[in-house]
Amino acid sequence: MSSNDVSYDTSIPNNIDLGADRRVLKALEKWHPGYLDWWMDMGPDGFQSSEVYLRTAVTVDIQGWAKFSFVKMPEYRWGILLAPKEEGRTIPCGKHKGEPAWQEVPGEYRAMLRNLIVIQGDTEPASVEQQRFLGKTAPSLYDMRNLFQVNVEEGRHLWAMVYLLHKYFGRDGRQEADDLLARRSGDQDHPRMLGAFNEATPDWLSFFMFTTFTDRDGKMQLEALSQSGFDPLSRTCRFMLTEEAHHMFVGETGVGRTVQRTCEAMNEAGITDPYDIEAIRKLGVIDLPTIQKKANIHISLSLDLFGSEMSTNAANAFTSGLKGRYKETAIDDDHQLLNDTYPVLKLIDGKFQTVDEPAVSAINARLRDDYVYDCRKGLQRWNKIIANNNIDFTIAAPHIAFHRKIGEFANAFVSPTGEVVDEAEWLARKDEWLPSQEDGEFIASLMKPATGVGEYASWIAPPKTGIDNKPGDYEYVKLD
Ligand code: BYC
Repeated sequence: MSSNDVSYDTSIPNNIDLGADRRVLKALEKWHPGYLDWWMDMGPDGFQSSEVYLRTAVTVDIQGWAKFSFVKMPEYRWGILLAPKEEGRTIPCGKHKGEPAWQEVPGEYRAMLRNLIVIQGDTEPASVEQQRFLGKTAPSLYDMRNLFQVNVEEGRHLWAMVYLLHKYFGRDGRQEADDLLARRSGDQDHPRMLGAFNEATPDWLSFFMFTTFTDRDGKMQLEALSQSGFDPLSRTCRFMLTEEAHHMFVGETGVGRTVQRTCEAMNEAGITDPYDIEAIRKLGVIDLPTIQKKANIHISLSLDLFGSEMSTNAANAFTSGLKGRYKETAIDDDHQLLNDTYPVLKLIDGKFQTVDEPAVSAINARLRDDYVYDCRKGLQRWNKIIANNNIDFTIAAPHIAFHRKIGEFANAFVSPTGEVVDEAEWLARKDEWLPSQEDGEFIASLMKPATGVGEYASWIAPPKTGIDNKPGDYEYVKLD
């Protein structure tokens, strides 16, 4: 067995020889029942005894790391998996650049490091809570299985952060790990930490948008944390990224299949105007302008997850070597940013201006810009589907100042195309830009479960290929 292989000998699968670390194994075993209680209370509602065709990691090698089998979700083997250790790895950025990566927590940065781990950890269960009722309206067994795969893996990502808290942060780490099970998405008194994770995920189009755009924020943040000088965090995040790729695939192809079905239905009915919303909705599909509004809300909420463009917290995390930039080691500069500047878009006296700011203070702005660039690929794929169906419509990312609550553009009134407007106009046109109550009700009216083997709801096209080379009409979930 190589050190990349996952041991299933202890109650907690792992590739870190947990069996030899009795203290941490015991602490995690103590945390485990609380986790299972949380999963039963807040995990997928109504499907805990169904058999689901899920992948489980058997090695952390990039090739062939997962095995598929039918599992009841509460029996899923959540484990602790770290990417292989890179011998001789050094801290890639900040004032300790070039020093050996830390294998233990650097004392002077303990609080900051713990905070980063707790924030990352908090998002994972939050998304499971947000998606808890979606199984009941799944548009197919294929989609239901993908939802549950995402959910169990977000649960595993919580385990990943909880392991770091238990192993490296002693008593306060254990307390934080318990608190991660106590907060609840959207709860008035004990909400999750970041804005987007307290929003509802009311329907499947929201789920697909969330996994496209918010999981992509997850990817960017995990990429930045995988550059950490604290090696256990880096290795943990590197393996999480392997799983994250599938979540974005679920989102992007989910929206793509929704777009595809809308276009097909329009063509079958001879409707060429994508704004003929009433007629299109009568076909039982979601019109493209409403899909655009859904993209607007999810992209703007996800942009808020990058924090303020100019951030002392982010500068400190970078300078201390706890969090790098996207693809830090591939960037051609001194990795310390002592004299560099970065162009940051600002709204000054009602006009957008790009201002050169100290690069070290603009770390969040840079990561957000990298994110915006990364989002383009998905949008292009959707637009290709629309173009292939000869329909004149483009789904576009909204302007980065649109509908923001955090940072430079918080509470500014800006349209999706970047016009600065006044509050009255913003309020008057809000329903053109963001899903209205009526849009929500229409989408909700389509959310009827399609649970026959090979059955797909009216509003979504079947996938081109199934999961694990199985066909689209495979019985991915065996309902009770
Ligand atoms: N909502 O200097 P600032 C994922 C707080 S998603 C509420 O502007 P900073 C996933 C901030 O905490 C990735 N509060 O920002 C996806 C700070 O509070 P304190 C999750 C916010 O600290 C799908 C204050 O405002 N991972 O994995 O530079 C499914 C001023 O902060 C928000 C991470 O985010 C907000 N949106 O950056 C499942 C990585 N934004 O300290 C999972 C870890 C900021 O004054 N976190 N605040 O009390 C970080 O790197 C950073 O903490 C942040 C914020 C990027 C979040």
